[in-house]
Amino acid sequence: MSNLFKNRLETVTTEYEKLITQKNESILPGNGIFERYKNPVLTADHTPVFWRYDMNEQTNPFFMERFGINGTFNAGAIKWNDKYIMAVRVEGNDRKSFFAIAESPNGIDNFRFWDYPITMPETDSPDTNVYDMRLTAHQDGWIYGLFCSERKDPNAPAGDLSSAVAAAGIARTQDLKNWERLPDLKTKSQQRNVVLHPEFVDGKYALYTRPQDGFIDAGSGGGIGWALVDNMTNAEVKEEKIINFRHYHTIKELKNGEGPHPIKTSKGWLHLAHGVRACAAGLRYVLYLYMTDLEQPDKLIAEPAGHLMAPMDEERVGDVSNVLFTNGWIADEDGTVYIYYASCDTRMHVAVSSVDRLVDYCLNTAPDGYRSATSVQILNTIIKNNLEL
Ligand code: M1P
Repeated sequence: MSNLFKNRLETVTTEYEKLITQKNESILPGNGIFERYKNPVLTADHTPVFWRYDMNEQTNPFFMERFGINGTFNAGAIKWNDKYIMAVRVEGNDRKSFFAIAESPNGIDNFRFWDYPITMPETDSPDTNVYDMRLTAHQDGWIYGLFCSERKDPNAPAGDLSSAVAAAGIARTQDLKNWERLPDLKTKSQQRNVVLHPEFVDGKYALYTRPQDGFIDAGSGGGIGWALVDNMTNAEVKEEKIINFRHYHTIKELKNGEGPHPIKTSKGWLHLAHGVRACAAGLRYVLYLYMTDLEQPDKLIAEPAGHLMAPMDEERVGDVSNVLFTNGWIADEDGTVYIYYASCDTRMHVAVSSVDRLVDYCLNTAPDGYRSATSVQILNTIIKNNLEL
């Protein structure tokens, strides 16, 4: 073995193990609602050395990367066999995304990818790109993965190499390794951020949708939608209604989208979503919470004003700046909630809270009054109450 090959192999492998086994620490005191953690939980460098390098000296004498990874982000999440699991959107240097499972023993560090990525079967109309999987362990016994399937717009004029069409891809599994691909969701409009509710509602499968006029613009799609479908093996949205609306001059003026499936609590369904607004720096993606009725998951019962989390510090830097996005969280048996969120379409982070804290935040934080004057009224009440204590 040449010195060059040996040294590079040793250094790269040692650095990788150091990174994977690094202990994570919460950043205190935080805001009381959740705690952020110091280190990202997954980056491109967390992908196995044997994915990125050909480790055979005969065919890779310089020990150079043969398959570059650009980012690891927008992961679905589930607690499974006592492990904290993420179904990660891994993006290669070639801009194609695919899914891979990473697992951790504690949910906050030591995430390690399984040896192979998911080999997702294709439909008769092959996807160009797949991303942003939401995992739902459904009452019917299957684990479903719903994700965006993107294809070139067949009606794009000649020379237009950007126009695309987004649809909801659907697959299911029992072991997170072998996946059965089902037909894409049939809907009137393009769709991204489609999420399966974990329980049957009126004997049907319930979906959170995000109708959109085009690939990027939500346009006349008013917000996060709700639809009941008869089955998942040939799922078709016949009727869709908006349950969480976009509003002028809010954090979700331009777009919003359901994150992971909601968590069932004694006070209602707890939802995590992303909201998007436009500004001179481009689109700004933040995370927010809302709650719906326990018996009627399509009925809004609470929504604090503004964002729960917005990009800060290094979270602001990456491929697509000013973006926080989430499609995975885990509510543990003891009520701890692990919020897995991505920054700038580049890396994954974790923030930790609890069901009680997030429900308290939803039910006791003032809703948006939609005007500066209403915000001042709310603030004056808080100040007055405090000063009179
Ligand atoms: O680049 C930010 C995000 O843009 C899209 O989000 P939305 O569906 O709201 O338009 C998605 O492509 C998402 O993957 C990405 O993180």
